[in-house]
Amino acid sequence: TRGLHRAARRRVPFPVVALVGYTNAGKSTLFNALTGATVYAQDQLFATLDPTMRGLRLPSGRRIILSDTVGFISDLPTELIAAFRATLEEVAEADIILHVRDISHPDSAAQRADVEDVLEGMAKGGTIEEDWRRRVIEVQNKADLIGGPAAVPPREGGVVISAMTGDGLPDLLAAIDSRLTEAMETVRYTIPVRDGATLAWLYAHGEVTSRRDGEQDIVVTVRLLPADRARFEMQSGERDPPARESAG
Ligand SMILES: Nc1nc2c(ncn2[C@@H]2O[C@H](COP(=O)(O)OP(=O)(O)O)[C@@H](O)[C@H]2O)c(=O)[nH]1
Ligand SMILES: [Mg+2]
Repeated sequence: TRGLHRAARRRVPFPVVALVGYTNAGKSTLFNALTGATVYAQDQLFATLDPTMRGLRLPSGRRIILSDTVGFISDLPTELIAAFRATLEEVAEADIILHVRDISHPDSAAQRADVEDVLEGMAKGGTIEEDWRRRVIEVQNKADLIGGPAAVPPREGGVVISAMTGDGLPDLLAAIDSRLTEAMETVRYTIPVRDGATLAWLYAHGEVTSRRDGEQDIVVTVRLLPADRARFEMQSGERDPPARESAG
């Protein structure tokens, strides 16, 4: 079933944002808080996805898929080991990882270290990239339970929220948006002049930073999200692959 879900997800051309963290950190509460108001249930694309994934729209207008997971680390009874494996797979395929923490928990600091150790272990094992920290946003949850500011501020780019009261959720959405912007890749394509549709697609989905019009071809440099780049190259590959070179 997981394999089918994954195959379905690969056809959905949006960045995937996965929630990880200790059991009870508030992942599912956050998942519901973020997607409850903005879910587009009628969207056919998501009919094939499992219920732990939902689409939502960021303030920029960008669509993402939010993926809830079982506890990343927990007291793992045996039957949970399979579920734990599924979580690792979600993480491996995510564009952004939200590390949800219960900052009211007495072991909060040790829990953070545990989760980061697991991510580092995955990086050493080749399951995720070495620079995984660039993809993680630390989400300090349950701020409503502590009086005053968090004892330890979140890592750079992180946010303090309460999934229960909704405090900080706009900041979190903005943080996801800006992390995705940072993840954009600059690529250069050579597109035949007659292929106006392809050019229009690039303008709609990316930021075209330069363009040179020739007699036969147009050379465009464009900033694209990895998910969009993959979609573009897959789609155009079926017709007439554009010549691509990495630019910067
Ligand atoms: N006070 C408070 N409780 C929260 C908050 N977020 C989640 N919870 C509670 O923490 C418990 C675990 O939440 P859940 O979303 O199931 O955690 P998960 O295991 O990480 O998915 C539930 O009782 C939630 O109601 C929060 O921001 N503030
Ligand atoms: Mg949960």
